[in-house]
Amino acid sequence: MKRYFTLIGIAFHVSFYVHSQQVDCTNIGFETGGTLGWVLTNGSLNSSTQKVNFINEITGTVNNRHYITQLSDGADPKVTAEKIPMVAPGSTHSIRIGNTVQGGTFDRIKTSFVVSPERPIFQYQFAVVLQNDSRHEDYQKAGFNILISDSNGQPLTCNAFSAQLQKGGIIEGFKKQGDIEYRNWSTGAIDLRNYIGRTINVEVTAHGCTEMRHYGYAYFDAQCLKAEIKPTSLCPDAEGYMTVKAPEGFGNYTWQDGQTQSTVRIKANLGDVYSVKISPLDKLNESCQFQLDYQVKFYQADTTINLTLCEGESYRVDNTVYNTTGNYVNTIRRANVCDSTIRLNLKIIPIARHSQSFTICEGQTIRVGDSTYIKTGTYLNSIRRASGCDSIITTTLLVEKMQPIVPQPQTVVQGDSILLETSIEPSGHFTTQWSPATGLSCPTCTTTWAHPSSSTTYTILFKNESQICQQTQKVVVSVLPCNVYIPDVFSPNNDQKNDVFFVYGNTCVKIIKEMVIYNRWGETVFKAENFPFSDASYGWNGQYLGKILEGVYAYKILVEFRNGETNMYRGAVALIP
Ligand SMILES: [Ca+2]
Repeated sequence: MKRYFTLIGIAFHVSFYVHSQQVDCTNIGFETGGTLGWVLTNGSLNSSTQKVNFINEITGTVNNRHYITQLSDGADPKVTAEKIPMVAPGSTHSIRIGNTVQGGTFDRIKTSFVVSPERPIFQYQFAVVLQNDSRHEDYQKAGFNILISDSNGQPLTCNAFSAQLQKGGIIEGFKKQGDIEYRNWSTGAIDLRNYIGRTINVEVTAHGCTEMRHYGYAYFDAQCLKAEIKPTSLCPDAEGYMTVKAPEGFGNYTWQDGQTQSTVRIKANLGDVYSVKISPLDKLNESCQFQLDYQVKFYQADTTINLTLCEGESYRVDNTVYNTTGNYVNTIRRANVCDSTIRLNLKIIPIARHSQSFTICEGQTIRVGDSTYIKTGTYLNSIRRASGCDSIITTTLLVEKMQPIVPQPQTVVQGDSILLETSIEPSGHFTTQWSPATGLSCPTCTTTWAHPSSSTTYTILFKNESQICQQTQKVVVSVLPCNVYIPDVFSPNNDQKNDVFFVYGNTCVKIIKEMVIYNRWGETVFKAENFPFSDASYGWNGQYLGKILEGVYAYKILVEFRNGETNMYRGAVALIP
């Protein structure tokens, strides 16, 4: 052995320590990602004595036959009928031991540790993949075993698990996929409470067939557990029950009341002892069971809760509701098992209340938080403050109305005045300002006379009493030029239509100074002076010397305008009886 050690040890050696030992189980499950605390060995096989002989064992590892697995490795690639994770459930690293390619070799890991009173349960997990064949004898086939012994090399009770392929049938607890027999992750454990302070040895071996072709390998993990049943809470619930948990991952649990889960609900009577019998693996005999006890103890808890709430919120301790600032002490007693004192330091942040008033003119809006208001009313808004508590804003909104009514576009004859009337609804106190003010009788009245010399657009600014409502409107006044109209035909036949020849004029005309009409012989047939215009009673009815004669008559008409100017119109009118 020493010979090989010298020869090839340098290339493949991982550890030179034959007696490697775990320090308080720290890396017994490879959780550091390495093999610290374990000795790795390998060797070859023969079956010369009609059993598997492990020969030429050397320290070290070859060809990845001791492989630390990690979660990202996924599942075993050979077994596809179900997933065998390469890391044990609940762990982050495990080890794969053995040759995944061929037989003729074995691989082994060994460690020892001192049983601590804190963690006296040695729990191990393993999954096995073995390749079978139809020709080999049983003692030539692949296998796997775990051995646990004391410091003198004496096997412990329930010390072992071993699996050896055989001809015909499959290993109990294994499944078959083609020529593979495999066992998914299984949990074993050994109760070492009788060995506290003593050294325990663990040895795990995986091997292929003793010939060359058939591989055998296994995944392995381990941990040292507390031998305890843990309550999930220290006080019973309101019904007087509590939930307790035994270590998880074992084959069977049998509680004294018949429950079979690892976690059970029990009645909490002070001093009562609850026991569970735990079987590490389904197939191990009853002597491998171990028992854990839990005694219901008195527990005194003292909890301080510092809490800040908003006004309107509350906090409940047991059956009491608190909603005002203060320091409260509440003691809960449960089934004589638990005395829980809860000190509640409660601060209530009052709601901030804020009021505001606005007056707007109809058509405007007010925004408060996410709300928009357009009508008179009182509104409440809750707005979240930085403290996390609301503030409540009361908004009183008054909406004033002002609807001016102004005249349509107006016309006025040059020299005339026109009355411009506006009104405002609803009625009330308003101011009115016209501009330009020139030619207006009252530029600040709702109604004014206008005497524009030319066409004018008046801008009117309306304001209500509060001046919240302000609005401008426009009125257009077009100034028409001065005009006289003299017909060129009339028909004095007494049909009440166009019976009289007279002068029409608009309001810029003051008077007709003179109208003279002549017949074709130059005789004056009609003459009048200083009479009103646009008035048929001052016109010519077509008669001359008691007769009405058809014909064309010349006229001259002198018109005086309001601005004092005069104009002479000459022309002819046809008389058609
Ligand atoms: Ca592990």
